[in-house]
Amino acid sequence: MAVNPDVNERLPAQNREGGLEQDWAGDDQDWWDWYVTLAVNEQAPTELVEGPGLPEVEAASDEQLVRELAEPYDLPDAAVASFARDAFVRLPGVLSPAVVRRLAERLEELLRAEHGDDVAGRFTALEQMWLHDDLMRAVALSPRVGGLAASLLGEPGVRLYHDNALSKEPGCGRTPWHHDGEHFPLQTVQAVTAWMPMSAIPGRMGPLSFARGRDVREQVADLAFDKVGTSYDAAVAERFAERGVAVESQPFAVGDVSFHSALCFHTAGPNLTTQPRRALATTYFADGARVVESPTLISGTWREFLPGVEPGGLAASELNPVVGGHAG
Ligand SMILES: O=C(O)CCC(=O)C(=O)O
Ligand SMILES: [Fe+2]
Repeated sequence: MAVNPDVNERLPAQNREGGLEQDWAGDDQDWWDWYVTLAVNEQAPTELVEGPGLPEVEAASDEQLVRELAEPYDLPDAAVASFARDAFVRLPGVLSPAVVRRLAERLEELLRAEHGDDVAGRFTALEQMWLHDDLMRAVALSPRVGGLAASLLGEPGVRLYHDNALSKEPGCGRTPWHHDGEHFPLQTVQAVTAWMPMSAIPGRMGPLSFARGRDVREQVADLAFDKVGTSYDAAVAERFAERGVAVESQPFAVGDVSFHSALCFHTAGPNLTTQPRRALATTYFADGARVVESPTLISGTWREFLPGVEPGGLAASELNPVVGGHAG
């Protein structure tokens, strides 16, 4: 497994002094390079096992992809109830294997163009792909995905916060425990991320794992965030173990999509396979939400996602279109 670089070197110089209440001084990739250094990785270096490749089907055409992403998903009441109780839900068959294949192929091109080939052991990211790529726009503005976000939150309308591609390269370690409520600078907990794997994700590839329950946050509210070390990640893990908080960590099949609320504590294991663990992660929030008065370091490059919106302002820039009405 790759050795984590020195955490302090990963913090932009402007962010080394002071507390959390300051703007992030780097770009989104700098943010991820820093953020994964905050995870405990105790495991001794392990041999990488063969990872799953792309789904073995013919890729969907662009037209098929756009059509599928426009169709509503038949959301069972039980899934809405479990999201309300657990703060996350996994849904099978949100994307067909052919659509996953088409998206995975495009994502490969986009990642390679941005980050090149020399990425072993890193967590490479892209964001705001929807602004310049038609297929990624079909995902971010998808009535199917946005409609699911609105229905799960029980909101009449949701707005796009941002899209993301998250590529945990072979040998990259864990994602630290966190909840996204501290990442999104929004005065609402009515926000949800659709995490859409671009292949099957077996256990050794680092599937997203979720602490069950919308009140879990209260169990760890007293723990201090650590911007230069792994103590917060370690303390959260220890607290969950002590208090018997259930953690669901299951492989993803092709087409499975999870939705996790801003309240959901989640982590992901290391990628101990030879293939990158890739997902598209798109976040939506309740229409009408405002930006918090004091965004923090952990909010990363939020100004890029809400251009022109100042702290306290309505989170409704031209980059936050309403996506998907309430299908409910
Ligand atoms: O992909 C990961 O490992 C982390 C993703 C995450 O934290 C999120 O999408 O909220
Ligand atoms: Fe997250």
